[in-house]
Amino acid sequence: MPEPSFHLPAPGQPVDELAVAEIKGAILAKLRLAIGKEAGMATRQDWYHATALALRDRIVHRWLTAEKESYDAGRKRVYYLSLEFLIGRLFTDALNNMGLIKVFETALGDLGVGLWELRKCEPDAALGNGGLGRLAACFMDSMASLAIPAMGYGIRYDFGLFRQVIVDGWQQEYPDVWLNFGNPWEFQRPEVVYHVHFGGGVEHVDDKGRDVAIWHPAETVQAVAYDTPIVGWRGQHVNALRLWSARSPDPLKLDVFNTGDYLGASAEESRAEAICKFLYPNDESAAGRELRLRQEYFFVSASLQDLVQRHLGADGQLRSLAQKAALQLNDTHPSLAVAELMRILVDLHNFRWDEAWKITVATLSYTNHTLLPEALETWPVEIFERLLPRHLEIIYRINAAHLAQAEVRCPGDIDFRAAVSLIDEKGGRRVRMGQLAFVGSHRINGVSAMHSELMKETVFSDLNHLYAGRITNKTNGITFRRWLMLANPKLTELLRESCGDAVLDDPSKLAYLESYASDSAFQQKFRSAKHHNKVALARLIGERQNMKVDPGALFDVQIKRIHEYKRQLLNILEAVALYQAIKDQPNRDWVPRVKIFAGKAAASYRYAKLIIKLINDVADVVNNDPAVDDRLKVVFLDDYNVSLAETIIPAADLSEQISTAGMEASGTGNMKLALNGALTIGTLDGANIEVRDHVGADNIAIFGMEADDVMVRRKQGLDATDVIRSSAALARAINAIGAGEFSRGEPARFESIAHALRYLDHYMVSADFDSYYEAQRGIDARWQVMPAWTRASILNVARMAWFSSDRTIREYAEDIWNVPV
Ligand code: 26W
Repeated sequence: MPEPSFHLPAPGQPVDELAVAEIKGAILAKLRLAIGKEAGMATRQDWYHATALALRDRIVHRWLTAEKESYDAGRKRVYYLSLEFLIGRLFTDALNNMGLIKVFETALGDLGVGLWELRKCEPDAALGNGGLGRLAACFMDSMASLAIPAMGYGIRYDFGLFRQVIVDGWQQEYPDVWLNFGNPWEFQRPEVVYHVHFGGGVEHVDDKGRDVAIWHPAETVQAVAYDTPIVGWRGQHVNALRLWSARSPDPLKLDVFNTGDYLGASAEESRAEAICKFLYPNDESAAGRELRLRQEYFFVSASLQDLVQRHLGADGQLRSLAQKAALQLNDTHPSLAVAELMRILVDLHNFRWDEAWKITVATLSYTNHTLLPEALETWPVEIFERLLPRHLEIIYRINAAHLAQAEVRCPGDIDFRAAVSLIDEKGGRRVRMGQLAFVGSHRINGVSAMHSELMKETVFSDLNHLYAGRITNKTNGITFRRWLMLANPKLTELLRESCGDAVLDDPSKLAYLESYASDSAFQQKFRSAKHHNKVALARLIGERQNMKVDPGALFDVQIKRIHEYKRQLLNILEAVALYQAIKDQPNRDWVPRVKIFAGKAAASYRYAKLIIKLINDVADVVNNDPAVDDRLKVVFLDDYNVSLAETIIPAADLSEQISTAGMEASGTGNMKLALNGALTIGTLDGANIEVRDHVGADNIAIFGMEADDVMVRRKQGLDATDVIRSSAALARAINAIGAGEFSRGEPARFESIAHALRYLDHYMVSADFDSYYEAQRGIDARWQVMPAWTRASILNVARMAWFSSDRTIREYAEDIWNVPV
């Protein structure tokens, strides 16, 4: 097959006719030979599959070459272990990175098929909850783009994150059946199968004075590999995302089968398959369920067996593992890797304990993504003992050495030892996965400057004392390929014109925009790109919600998981106060606003689901009140996912990043929105602080308490009656919600919310209200001076280069993984 051309034609430049003809032939061949259909009888789904397969062929050539090169050179590999990869769609992403969008668009056009229509046939791969999973997907793109030999390891869930349906304002959850039509990107690897064991007991035998542990497991599950190629920018390098699927080694028990009990015969199969059935939909709170621990060990064990086998194949021994492999643990979900690698080295490869420990620590590193206490994973010792008896022994032995070190550091300090112990002895003994990951890693990182500092001061302060210098910061980033080039082609076109094509490869070139920021002709073009995107979003809102919004209004966007600390409640409370103010003074020159919300609540998180209902109830009243006259609209878009984000983000004017200070580890939506020209209204939390430092304090609206203020106020108590007494607007908004003004059929519906706002203001919604309301009116005032607003918006784009995930990955490569870039 001839090499496809990889250049990206500049806008308006003709495409390569030969390449188009070749792609047309390839798509038609796939339609016949892989799908088994003629063009005349093909459905759109068939066309999508045929096209995806034709594209995949071209990626595979690059993939095999890249693999061979990195093996031949004996290069060090990065393994990114993550229970979540929130990828979204791959079709246009892969086309874009291959530089083939125009060629495929033309080829399909000649065949009478629209590429952007086909795109919609691909379901989102939603194998993640939110920020952590999406970060893993951005990192996969950046590692491939920087040509770092890397592999992502995770689970191939049959069902991804649930589909959200809003019925009468309430969230309902439905299964996400993303594999129904098959998945053209993945390669099943039936030959790559490992056995993963559970349960049973441990026998200790004495081998010439040396204690040898033999684990006799009670249960075995098979892990089968599925590989998805991830192609980097300009198609130069391709890495694999290897996801494991579970099955039973003994799918039909013959003795049972022969008794005629067919269901009973396949019971073991169901138990095995349960492991990869679904993604745990809890974001920020540990489920504590046995199945979750089984998932964690399943993917850790399969991944470690796989990489150890690869290393042995190349190096013949494991002593050099840390020189050839870097394993990044994405949060504590893969923490078992610490114990499992020790087991492999000591039990299976006869390493001395101390040497094994050195190798383990030098190989592993761990990223923490949250300080919320409810999200820090711990497992009852009892479940551990039942499921992973040998690992528990290993953890105890690691703990013994670790506590001995603690004793040397702080002799006689029992509290210090209890604080750093891998076992929590308070209220039932539990294994602490964060402590385990920390002790077993040479580097531990937070995901924004502030978060990394807070890690040192709070959850890991004692461990930081014991292992000084291990904690480091790696501020998150986002891939500009998906979040700028693909999501916002209009702005990208303008950037290519103004900053030159090099901006596609080097985001630092965005800085050229600075000199255009006040140029009124440029501002005009910039606004027209934004307007184009707002028209597209208005159309989508019309189609999905049957609602008309004016693209000329200020689009105010809060899109993220629904969580109390993210404070969607503060936003809707401000909408209520604004609604009341508009009704009081209907003749003032109010800035027309559309408040757009989207996000899922964990199925079991009742309060978050009530907040969704409140948003929808407020929307119902506000949107249908003729007195408001379109100056305020509230929209809740259902089923938020990566693809929906790609439509909302380019259309946003205002980005809501309003978490309680100290609680959002980083945020990455904040980066996507600013990169697309939205101004941020936000607290000094997570990476908002670094966004402010880059875009400049004049080009962002910061409000509210800072992290230390929050800590101080919480100590004083959570009662907010004092602030409510001094804020008439706040009191009135809370009263309206509490009295049922937005829930006339059920006046008590939101009493619990009003009560929390008054007396249990843990998330400082009431405490921050006045400051937020004032900042919002400041935003209104700025919007009324459009040239100044546009200038600030342009400067946001110009100054976001640092937030590219390529920069983040370069930092990991240099400071943590020790791989060249
Ligand atoms: C065990 C249950 C569970 C599941 C997921 C606990 C915690 C999580 C994640 C840590 C939640 C998460 O996605 N955290 C987010 O990570 C992003 C990427 O670093 C950050 O930008 C967000 O601030 C952080 O909330």
